[in-house]
Amino acid sequence: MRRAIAVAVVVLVGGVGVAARWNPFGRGAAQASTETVVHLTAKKFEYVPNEIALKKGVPVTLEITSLDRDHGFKIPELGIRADVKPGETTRVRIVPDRAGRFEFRCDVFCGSGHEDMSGEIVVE
Ligand SMILES: [Cu+2]
Repeated sequence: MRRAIAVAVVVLVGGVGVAARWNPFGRGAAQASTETVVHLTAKKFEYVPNEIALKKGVPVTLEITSLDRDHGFKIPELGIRADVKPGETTRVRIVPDRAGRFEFRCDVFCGSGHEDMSGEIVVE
């Protein structure tokens, strides 16, 4: 029984994922979803915006695009990491489970200012 429930959850989550990606009406339909989307751009050597305010318990999807080259996106304290490549949109879903300030940073070496390429997620 427990296994059946686990499978059902996987199917449900997978189904939602497919539905979110399958979008015959373009951008507008995607934004009709109730979940908040925060757009983030990465370029040498900054993220814009470099501070993102979130509310505890409210899920958001970050849509990250690179304006120049390969970058990374890592939030060590939340166990999140992703690649950010030019011409692609990287989606990172966050459900903040505690208040605080969480640093995110680039973890793909991108040049002389790479060490300073960071920002903060502020959860209230
Ligand atoms: Cu970098």
